[in-house]
Amino acid sequence: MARIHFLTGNEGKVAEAAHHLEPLGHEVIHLAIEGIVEPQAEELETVARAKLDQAKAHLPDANDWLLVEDAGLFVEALDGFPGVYSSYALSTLGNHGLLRLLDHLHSEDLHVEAGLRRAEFKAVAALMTPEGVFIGEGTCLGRIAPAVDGEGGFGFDPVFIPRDLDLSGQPAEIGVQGEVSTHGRTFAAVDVDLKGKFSHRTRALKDLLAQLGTPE
Ligand code: ITT
Repeated sequence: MARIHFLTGNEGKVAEAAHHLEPLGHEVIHLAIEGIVEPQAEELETVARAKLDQAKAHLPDANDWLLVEDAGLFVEALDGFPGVYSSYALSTLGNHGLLRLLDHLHSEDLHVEAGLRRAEFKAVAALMTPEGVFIGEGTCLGRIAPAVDGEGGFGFDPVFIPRDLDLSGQPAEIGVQGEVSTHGRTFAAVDVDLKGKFSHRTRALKDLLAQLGTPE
């Protein structure tokens, strides 16, 4: 059981991490630091490690844990864009711009077959504990919605519909109704508990906790 300082400028991320970690007995504290620089890198892990390096001087107690995380939305028909450029794409294109881009591809008859709207969220979480640095990864398969849907969540949540999951929490076959489903709604239209069953963020945190040998 640890005090976990989560360095992020995104309160939605803190709420999701707390929702998963606090029932396991951990305390999640939002660490907001001005002036953290996110390098423009090809890999989420590079960005996460760079943030961890900058933040470690701000850890109030050496026995506490420090968590950072970097995530992105990877759209298949756009060859993985926006990916590591997700923050920039959200603040420039926005959700409506992303939908327009995909609709344009559709009208140009490019990538028309099944792959057109397939997408995934990926997250890399980096955790510093007194035992060392651990890296956890999580992926959430899904597709881009036909239109913006829902008022909750943050970022690209209003345009992302996760793939249903089977009983073991694995993605169901496309077109097959899974045991866990948002029934075609986006992450912005479901509560944090249901998003957490699918989310790249929860999966990255579970990956970390498994490496530490603590309950996931
Ligand atoms: P940090 O301070 O932790 O970096 P951030 O919001 O900039 O917060 P990222 O760089 O990890 O987070 O995320 C890149 C973009 O992807 C950003 O615009 C997020 O809003 C978006 N994003 C990340 N995770 C998401 C999720 O679970 N749902 C929707 N959008 C997400």
